[in-house]
Amino acid sequence: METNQCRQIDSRVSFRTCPLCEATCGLEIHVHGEGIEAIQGDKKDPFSQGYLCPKGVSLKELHTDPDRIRTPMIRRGTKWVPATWDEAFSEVKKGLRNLIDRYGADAVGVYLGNPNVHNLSNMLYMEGFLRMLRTRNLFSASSMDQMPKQLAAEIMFGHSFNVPIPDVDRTDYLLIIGANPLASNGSLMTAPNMRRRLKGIQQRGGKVVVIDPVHTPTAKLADEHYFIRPGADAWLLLAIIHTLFDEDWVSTGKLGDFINGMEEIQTLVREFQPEEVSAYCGIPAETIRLLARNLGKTPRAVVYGRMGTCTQRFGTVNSWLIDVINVLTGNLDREGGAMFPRPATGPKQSIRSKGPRFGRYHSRVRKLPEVFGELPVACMAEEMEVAGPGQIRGLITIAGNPVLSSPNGSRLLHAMENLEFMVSIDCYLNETTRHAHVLLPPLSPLEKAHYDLVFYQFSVRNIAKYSRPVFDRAPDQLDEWEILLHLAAAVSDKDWGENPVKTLDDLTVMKRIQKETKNENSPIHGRDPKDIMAELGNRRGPERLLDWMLRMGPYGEGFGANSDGLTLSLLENNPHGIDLGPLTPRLPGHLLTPSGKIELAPPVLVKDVERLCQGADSKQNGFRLVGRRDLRSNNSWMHNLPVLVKGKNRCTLWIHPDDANRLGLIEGDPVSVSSQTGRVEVIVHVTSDVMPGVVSLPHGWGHRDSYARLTIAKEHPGINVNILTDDQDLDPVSGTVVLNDVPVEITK
Ligand SMILES: Nc1nc2c(c(=O)[nH]1)N[C@H]1C(S)=C(S)[C@@H](COP(=O)(O)OP(=O)(O)OC[C@H]3O[C@@H](n4cnc5c(=O)[nH]c(N)nc54)[C@H](O)[C@@H]3O)O[C@H]1N2
Ligand SMILES: Nc1nc2c(c(=O)[nH]1)N[C@H]1C(S)=C(S)[C@@H](COP(=O)(O)OP(=O)(O)OC[C@H]3O[C@@H](n4cnc5c(=O)[nH]c(N)nc54)[C@H](O)[C@@H]3O)O[C@H]1N2
Ligand code: SF4
Ligand SMILES: [Mo]
Repeated sequence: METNQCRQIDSRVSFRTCPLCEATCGLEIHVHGEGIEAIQGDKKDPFSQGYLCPKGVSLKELHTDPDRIRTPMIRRGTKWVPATWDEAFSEVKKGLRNLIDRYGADAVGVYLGNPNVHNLSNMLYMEGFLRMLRTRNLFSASSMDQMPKQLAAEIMFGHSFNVPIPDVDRTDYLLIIGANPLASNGSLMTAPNMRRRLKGIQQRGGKVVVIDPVHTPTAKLADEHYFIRPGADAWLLLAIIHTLFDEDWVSTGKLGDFINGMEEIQTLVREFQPEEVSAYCGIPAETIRLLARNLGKTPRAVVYGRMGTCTQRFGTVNSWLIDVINVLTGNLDREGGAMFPRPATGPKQSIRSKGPRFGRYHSRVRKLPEVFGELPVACMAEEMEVAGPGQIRGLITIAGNPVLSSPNGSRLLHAMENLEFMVSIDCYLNETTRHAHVLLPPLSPLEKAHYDLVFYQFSVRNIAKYSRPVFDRAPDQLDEWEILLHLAAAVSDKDWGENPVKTLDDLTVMKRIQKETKNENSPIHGRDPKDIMAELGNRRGPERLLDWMLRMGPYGEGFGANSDGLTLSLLENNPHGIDLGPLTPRLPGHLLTPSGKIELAPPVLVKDVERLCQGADSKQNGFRLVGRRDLRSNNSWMHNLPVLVKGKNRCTLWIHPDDANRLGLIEGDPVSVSSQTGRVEVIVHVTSDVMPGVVSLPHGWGHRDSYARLTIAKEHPGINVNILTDDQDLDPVSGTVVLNDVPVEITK
């Protein structure tokens, strides 16, 4: 009886969005006291409708993982000493100011890892911190990932966030190139439960077609799958476009008047007959023509390309050509085609750009171009190694593990060891952060608020969902926005007073308000910024900024302009989230290029096709290595959770039976894999799921650093595939590294 009463008092259910991948699943978290009883899919979440994957469930183990760092720590030699926040920040200030005062801000490099984009605090406060630091040596995981896609969007449609998203729920023909959403749960296509959505296409009589050098789980579900030679997608895409013109399938529909470069495209593809191109990409000419015809004749069709098309030598060209096909078949901005979401956090108005933001400056050593204010990860190690003005001598890593995630990992590791000062914001003492001098821990995902600022921008439906923290944080813990504002104050040469966090937070909000009240098209034009600030009430930090963005966004309450509109309070009262409906056409208004048109044949990309032709080679020598994702991994950082690593070894080299026979290999044999940059030893898995001549390895493994505090991960170490990837091999347009199509040799 007594225990029962106790349960009633202590048990509760919390709803929140899973912050681990782009799918944004709703979770139902059963809490008993300070403990988690169960994590399930939230059936009332309008978007995910109860779906979740094993990683969502693993948040319980992540929350309670004894290795997860909860206190700031300072390293003395090889010993880590717990510190107070004051001690840690003072050490950080000393370390960073020392470098900035002696060598200037460029002496401090910054590396931002993937979880930043899943983090409300960091998405809202990073920019202010970086503006205060003003280093050119800014790097992120983007240049190992989606940069080509965002650069192509910036050039063609005027903004890096104007990435067309496949309208999977209404399309009747989905051509997936170089993506495996059944393992990754989708990327630049926020859509929980991809299995259900892909089956939905089939149930309405449509088709899913996959182009991939691996017969992936997604390919297995698809109606058709074609192997392609790694790195050869540009050939295929050019031949599809050739066929669209050749067989008269081009029909741009309502967008006809808003396209620049139609003739240039037609001229460009003239020589790329499928019959000529077939040998380069390994797909028969008749299949290429069939793909083009199906795209041309199906009223609602879309091409979607991801990781496999981005992280190769022609990443930007691929990303561009994919959307050229969507435009030429009339599927851009059309239901069931490739569409532009309208996220609740705005902006409300579409403002044209002054031109694509890239190549405005270059890296010091190799002269690689900047993209959107950052430099390619590929040059991070050399910028640390080569002496001279602008050399990186100190590093800040925030939510990143570049030692395992970035190319030529051994070189980076070595360069990092020679840094004068390093600080990391991270929840683990891992292969990267163990080199830091100061480690600053974020809250557990369950202790912080969440809103997917980034992923609703790339979502297949318009959704708004805010999650309150499930647990209160302890009084001695800081949220990451507070850490970032402390760092901002530390690197700044100004005195921000007794309470820098409050001062800088107020300033951040006030600046945004002032900008808006000066904007003639704004619903709050001419109003007193102080009144708007007062209307935002007692909220502080990310919540205040989020409330501001929601109110000013396209569905927003507009500070009185639209009383039924969105506010943060409204979202708080709808803990499962609010469905704002399917995507709706947004063009031509949302074309943000200086011309106000789609730039179909941008000179920089047209020219890059020459590079493709120069390197043309229909014969492939040796093996080509590609990447692989598994449902139970998340890049490098979740291998310390027992529920995700139990079972058989997943870090194996997949090889085709014909290749295995030729090399005298059988299942389970150890082999040595070597590349231009390094060598690893790994166990083979013989499978006809990979194409002959291609081998596949997952990334994020290689937990062999004895100084890392990763008890479980070290029991399942695997090998670091990025020992093999080359920091010199990249897509020169976007600076994105080649992680797929890496030449390797295999020996028994
Ligand atoms: N060979 C090969 N390499 C690849 C890839 C590939 O396919 N093949 N994929 C690439 C891609 S797409 C990406 S995005 C990158 C990822 O590269 P990274 O972002 O460098 O690597 P992650 O493994 O995601 O590391 C995330 C780090 O953030 C920490 N972390 C987790 N949550 C939080 C938090 O809330 N706050 C803070 N401060 N820290 C947190 C984790 O402990 C971990 O240290 O890897 C790239 N590398
Ligand atoms: N479970 C899990 N989910 C994740 C992650 C994770 O690590 N684990 N990481 C997250 C991150 S950071 C990202 S960026 C996304 C990525 O999500 P996806 O883009 O779906 O990435 P992958 O699963 O790596 O799929 C890439 C596919 O491209 C294929 N490929 C390789 N080379 C080529 C090529 O030259 N041409 C073609 N056509 N295909 C090629 C590979 O065989 C692979 O099947 O996943 C996210 N979701
Ligand atoms: S699919 Fe992604 S968002 Fe959904 S539960 Fe798994 S990790 Fe979380
Ligand atoms: Mo990524």
